[in-house]
This record gives sequence, C-alpha cells and structure tokens, in this order.
Amino acid sequence: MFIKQRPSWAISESEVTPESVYLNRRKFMSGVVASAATLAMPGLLQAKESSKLEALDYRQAAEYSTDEPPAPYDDITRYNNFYEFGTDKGDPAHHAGQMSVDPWSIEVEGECARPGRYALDDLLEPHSYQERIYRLRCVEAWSMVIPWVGVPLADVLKRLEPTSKAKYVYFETLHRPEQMPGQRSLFSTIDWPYREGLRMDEAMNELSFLAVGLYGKALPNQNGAPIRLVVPWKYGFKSIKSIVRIRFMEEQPKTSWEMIAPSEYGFYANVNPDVDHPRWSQKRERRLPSGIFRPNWIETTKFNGYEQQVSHLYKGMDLAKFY
Ligand SMILES: Nc1nc2c(c(=O)[nH]1)N[C@H]1C(S)=C(S)[C@@H](COP(=O)(O)O)O[C@H]1N2
Ligand SMILES: [Mo]
Repeated sequence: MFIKQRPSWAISESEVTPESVYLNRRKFMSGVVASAATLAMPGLLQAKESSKLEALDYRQAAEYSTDEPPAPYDDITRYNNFYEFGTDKGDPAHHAGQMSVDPWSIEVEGECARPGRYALDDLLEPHSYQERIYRLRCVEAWSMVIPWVGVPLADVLKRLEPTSKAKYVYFETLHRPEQMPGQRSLFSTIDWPYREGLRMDEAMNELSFLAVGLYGKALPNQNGAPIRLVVPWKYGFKSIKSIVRIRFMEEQPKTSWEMIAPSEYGFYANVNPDVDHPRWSQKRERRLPSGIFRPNWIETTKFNGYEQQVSHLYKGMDLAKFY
C-alpha cells in the first residue's frame, strides 16, 4: 500500500451539498430513505446506481457518532481501497459492479458453539440496524467521515457463542477471481483471499461494527457489499470488506498486510501519530474531500480520536512494538 500521490485535483472538491441535504434529513426525518440516493453517478459504468440500492431501516446511534460532516457520497464511493478490483483509487468503483452479492452466505467456524454456513439474512435477522458516523483513517494518511449503517460486531459474535478458547476472531473476503480482476493480476502482492483479524476483546468493543450500508442505503459493492467490518480506531486496512468467513481462533491469525510487509503493517494497526510508518509520517492526515486550494491536512489523533473507548484494551502494551 504505497502512498500513491494521486493528484489532489483528481478528488472532487465537491461543494455539492449531499452532506447538508443529508444533515437535514437526519434532523427531520430520521430513518427514512436517504436523499443522497438521488445523486447522479455518471462515472460509474458497472457499479449499481445508488438509486437502485435498497433503502435500510435504522436508528441513529448518536452516542457513537462524530459531529464532523460526513464526506459526500461521491467521495466515499469513488475513492476506495479494494485491491480485489485493482490498486487505483478509482478501480473499485469501476469494476466492483461485476461482483454478485446476492445470495451471500458466511461460513462460521472454529472455537464456537454455533459453527455453520449462514445465509447473510439469517445472520442479521435478529438485529436492528443503527447508523454510526465514524472517522476512517487509512494508513496512507488520508481520512474520511462516513455514515455507516449496520450492527455492532459484538452482538453478532455473541450469538455464535464463542468458546473460552476463542482469543481472536479472523475474517476473510470473497475469493472469486472471475469477478475480481485484482485477484487475476499476476502482479498482485496479496496472497488471496484478503484476511484480517482482531483480538476477541477488540472485536467485542462497543465500537467494532459490521456495516451493511452507508448514507441509509445498502453498501455499494466498492465499499464492501454486502457486509464489511468497520474498526474506527485502527487503520483502514483492518476494516475488511465483503466478508465470507468468520473463524474463532486460539492463536493470533495471519493477516494480509502483515503477511506482505510485517515491518510496515502490524496486526494491531491502531491509529497512532507517535509511531510513523517506516516510509512516511503518521502525524497528519488529508481529510477528504480535499483539493488543491484546500489540501485539508489535519492532525492525526491517537486511536483516531476514540482513545476514551479503547485505550484500556492496550494498557501496559508497548504500542511502538505492537504497532
Ligand atoms: N477485502 C478488502 N478489504 C479492504 C481493502 C482491500 O483491499 N480488500 N482495503 C482496506 C483499506 S486499505 C481501506 S483504507 C478501507 C477502505 O474502505 P472504503 O473504500 O470503504 O473507504 O478498506 C479496507 N478493506
Ligand atoms: Mo487503507
């Protein structure tokens, strides 16, 4: 994940007002169809238009949400990392439409009382959706505010009844080369499928979230449809997309970026301005949308600003060693 200096003018400065439209909606008609749904998306040839994505029922979880304005829908859905579809930021929006996400099932295995293959709807059925507006900080030093819709990860995991041996939980992304051009690439550095994992107490933290939507509608494929992890105090690569496998484990799992470059990307990957990436500083981040006249560099904060909710998880740990 080299910092690709994408020219800053390539990111829409977009003062178009989806966020204000959106904020009004939040204020006055909570839980109804997102207005952002009507946005035109001329650039997207293959991805489903947002107006065709299912509208979700949800309640606001204001206590878990930032007041910072969410990035416009266009930025969230056109500037992505999803290497299964290519390494350029625009590749996922262009190619992820090829991925079929219905039907979808998740294989649950390992240290739990309820292993098995679950249809996505069965896994989600007992839970009601919340909206959480989280900061997402990529290890490449850009960030966005994103209004996710989904369920707390802990609620889903508890129903699967992890045993006392379950110290970690591991996730895998879909491996389907015929629909994922990045998986067919001979130059890919990733040993597919994309893998991630959390320590059990991290997974059970109130902030860990399984997103199925954004801006009130089903997730567009490029953002990890139909279900992806969101761990807002960690670098974005922990937030694995399009999940097909959940495994409860006794040992710490091997994760994709750690496998590629263990000296650069650790298992923990907590956002930390005091621990630089070997090739660049982590002290600041470019908050998107940004532009040539408004680069919008801001200070990076420890645990991405979620220190109060998560710092207890790392008490006594040397965060420079466990990066
Ligand atoms: N399967 C998979 N999940 C992934 C990635 C990926 O390449 N493949 N990229 C990660 C990275 S580096 C980031 S920053 C976030 C980006 O999420 P977004 O595109 O929804 O903003 O997804 C993460 N999840
Ligand atoms: Mo990232």
